[in-house]
Amino acid sequence: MIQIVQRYRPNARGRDFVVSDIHGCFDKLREALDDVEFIAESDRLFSVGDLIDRGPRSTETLDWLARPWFHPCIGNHEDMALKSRHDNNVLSGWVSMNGGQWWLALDAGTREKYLAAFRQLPVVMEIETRYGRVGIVHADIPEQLSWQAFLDALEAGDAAAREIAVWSRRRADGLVTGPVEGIDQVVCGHTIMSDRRIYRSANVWFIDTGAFLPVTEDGHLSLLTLDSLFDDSAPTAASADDLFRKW
Ligand SMILES: [Mn+2]
Repeated sequence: MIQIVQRYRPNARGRDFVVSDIHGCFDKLREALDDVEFIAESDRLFSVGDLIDRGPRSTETLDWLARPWFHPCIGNHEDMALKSRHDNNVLSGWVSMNGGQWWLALDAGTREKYLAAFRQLPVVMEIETRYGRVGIVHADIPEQLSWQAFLDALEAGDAAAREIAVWSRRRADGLVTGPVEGIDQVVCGHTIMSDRRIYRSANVWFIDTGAFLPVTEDGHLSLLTLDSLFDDSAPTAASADDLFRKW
């Protein structure tokens, strides 16, 4: 049974991290986890999705998905992979414009393993922490919905709500402001911030800092603890990324 909304109890044993859009940059992720001395037995790593495409090592994704401490939600790139199976227009657009070339080198059996793994990814995760509840979703939250109404819509199979969750940039682009009611903090990826800084809009954090972009464009991976979202010294968009490590 596929869980559209995946809920996690507090981590009583270790730390909880969330990582920005990886896009095949698993070398950077390994370096980041080494630097924070990640403990696989007790820590958890959540991801905002977009594990594949654009970067150098998309073919490591299946190995990462098998790790019991790694918890991603679906990104629009994994969504493209799923939709490409029955839609050649999606397939050609994905491969030609969105970094999906690596897919063509896979044999049919490996592709099926990827699609089976991507089908298991939740659209939304909700994690309890000692300071409050954190929601994670790839792209956006419909502007008129509370957190609970959003989750209810997704679980009822509302395709429009799912499309916004995985694809929309309205909130990241500043077209929607104000908090998402009914959740303490929300973390999104998907939209690379123009100045490569983590951006906070009310209680919604946008953490895609362009891991696959060259250093000349200041592309980097960001890794945050969920606890840091509740740090009172963090709240301004101007200073937030200074608190978090970059790779
Ligand atoms: Mn994306």
